[in-house]
Amino acid sequence: MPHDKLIAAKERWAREGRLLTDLRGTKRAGVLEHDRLPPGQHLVSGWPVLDLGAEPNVTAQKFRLDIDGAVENRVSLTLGEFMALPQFETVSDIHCVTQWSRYDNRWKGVAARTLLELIRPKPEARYVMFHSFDGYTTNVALEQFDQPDVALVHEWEGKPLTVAHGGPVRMVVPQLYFWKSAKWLRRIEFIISNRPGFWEQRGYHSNGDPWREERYS
Ligand SMILES: Nc1nc2c(c(=O)[nH]1)N[C@H]1C(S)=C(S)[C@@H](COP(=O)(O)O)O[C@H]1N2
Ligand SMILES: [Mo]
Repeated sequence: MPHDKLIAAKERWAREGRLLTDLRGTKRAGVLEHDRLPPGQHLVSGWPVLDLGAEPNVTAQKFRLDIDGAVENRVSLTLGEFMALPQFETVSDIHCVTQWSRYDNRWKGVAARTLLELIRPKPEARYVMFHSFDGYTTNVALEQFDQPDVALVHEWEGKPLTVAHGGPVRMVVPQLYFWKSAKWLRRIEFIISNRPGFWEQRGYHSNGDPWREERYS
């Protein structure tokens, strides 16, 4: 099955430290480019699709977003209830660990900070785990989730997010590699001690900051 091969290849890259850039050898394409393009990345204009290969068809009927774990106010939202939350627009860059970056993506959705006000994490909550309808998981530190540009989005460039890109609702965590931005979002679990998600169990970095080239653990 091709996706088993893809997963095996990506696990091998993590073991071999592939795609790591020698910072001293990085080609400098001018100050601006250097400031905006993280090390080892190249710019693309299209938007590649990357996932485990089983794209779930999450109808409005099937959609449910649970937010639970170490929170004061756990919620379970229908798509209508999610859409009724205060809306937020933001523009951000995508940096994928497979080395492509895409600038200026315009997103619409609910800001992570709006959600945090609603559910109020308990003081002991330190990480969140995203769970998706395809069984995918990925972990991020609460301070990474609690950033002004992090959002649960349902529109890209003024159009509903396509199924291939994670519709109806996906995460966007712009300051981390894109594998942290879970598609087909199903549940956000607030946790006290860190746990690895799907790629983090397969050699990928727990934090995943593209500016520090945190590709592999
Ligand atoms: N639910 C889910 N989310 C996921 C993935 C996945 O397989 N399932 N793949 C991740 C990876 S590795 C990347 S690079 C991005 C790709 O998002 P895109 O297909 O919209 O470019 O989604 C991330 N989120
Ligand atoms: Mo990825």
